[in-house]
Amino acid sequence: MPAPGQDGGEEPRFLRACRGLPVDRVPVWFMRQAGRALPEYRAARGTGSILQAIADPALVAELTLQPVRRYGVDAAILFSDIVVPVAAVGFGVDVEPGRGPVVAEPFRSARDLDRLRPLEPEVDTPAVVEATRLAVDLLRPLGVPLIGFAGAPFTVASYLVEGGPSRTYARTKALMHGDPALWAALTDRLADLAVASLLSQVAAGAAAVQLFDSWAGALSPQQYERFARPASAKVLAAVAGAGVPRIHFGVGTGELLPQMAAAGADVVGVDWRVPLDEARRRVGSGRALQGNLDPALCLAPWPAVEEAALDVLARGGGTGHIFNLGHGVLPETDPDVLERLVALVHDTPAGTLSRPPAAGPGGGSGRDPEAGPSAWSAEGRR
Ligand code: 1CP
Repeated sequence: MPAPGQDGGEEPRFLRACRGLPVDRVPVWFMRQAGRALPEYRAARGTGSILQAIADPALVAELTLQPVRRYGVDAAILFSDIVVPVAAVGFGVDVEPGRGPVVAEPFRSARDLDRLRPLEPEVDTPAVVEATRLAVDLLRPLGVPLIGFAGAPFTVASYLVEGGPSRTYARTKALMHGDPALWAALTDRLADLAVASLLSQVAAGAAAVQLFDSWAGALSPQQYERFARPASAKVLAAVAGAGVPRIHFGVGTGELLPQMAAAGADVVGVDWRVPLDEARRRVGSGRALQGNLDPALCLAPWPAVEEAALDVLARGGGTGHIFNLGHGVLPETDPDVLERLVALVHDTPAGTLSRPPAAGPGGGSGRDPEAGPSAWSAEGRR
């Protein structure tokens, strides 16, 4: 197997793809690749809240490295959670195993803004900073970059307002429409927390950052524009000067892709609902795409996984594409399937994918000579 993340000894292919530069192979990693599906994760992790595990830098570095060793992916993602900064400033968040973030006293009024003081990473989250440094040191000889991350203000706010995972985001939407000024103040504070956290991860060696707006797909384009984009754009602008690629991801965001692109990231994440060639049109040229195999397909027989993955690669067009699932790895996924997927992506020369198929059902293979040129900018294709 070629050294993961390496592109002929140059800059790792994951970072090249983020910038739309030619690569030998399309880079691949998986959201939620650490943990859940891996037996070695369950063995190392122990019980208790993930917030307790995150307090142990050696354990976090080990959990971050596990999927790199197991799957040969082109990037690692720090083992942490999107609620870590709000928990660290004392908002009162825990993460219930099997459920997710829970808040005993949800955000209700302007008084609750005082529970969101600024984050000082070296003081409030020293273990995260230390774990980042450790993981980066261990990844360096492997040539694998580390992705740092934060939750986008809308998605983090939804937990603080709802008090836990939600299906309808009813309280969140009631607050944003009912008291737009308070909503703006809340998301602005959450933006500052995300910026401080991301910059500390980059300072500790993270080579890229991802802003997870996982639940933005619950919003209409009008709601997104007014209530989510401003704070996310603030985060993305504030980390622009850090010199690392910025990935912006959400689920069910097909109708929001142009706006998520306009929020300012270098790479836009796409879930499985929109084919990548169509997503490319919506996002526009000059930004890379990340995605977008349906995570549920990893539970299907291998020939179905392979067919779908090759279609994703073909529609991605080989340049400015980072192969991933459309959302996180499902816990019941067989790790061997992910290992085969990485091998499949790495066995497919990116140059054979440079002509994506026409959009629409049955759009043909990536090698279709009649198909038009990739929507990726000419600059990226030289
Ligand atoms: O490989 C990795 O990605 C692991 C690191 C990681 C990341 C990037 C974890 C560990 N959490 C996250 C981000 C995260 N956390 C997101 C964005 C990504 C996504 O959409 O999946 C979100 C929405 C959360 C919130 C969260 N934390 C949930 C979802 C709840 C819901 O609303 O449905 C859950 C279940 C958690 C707990 C959590 N975070 C991470 C792990 C391994 C776990 C499970 C831990 C446990 O139960 O002990």
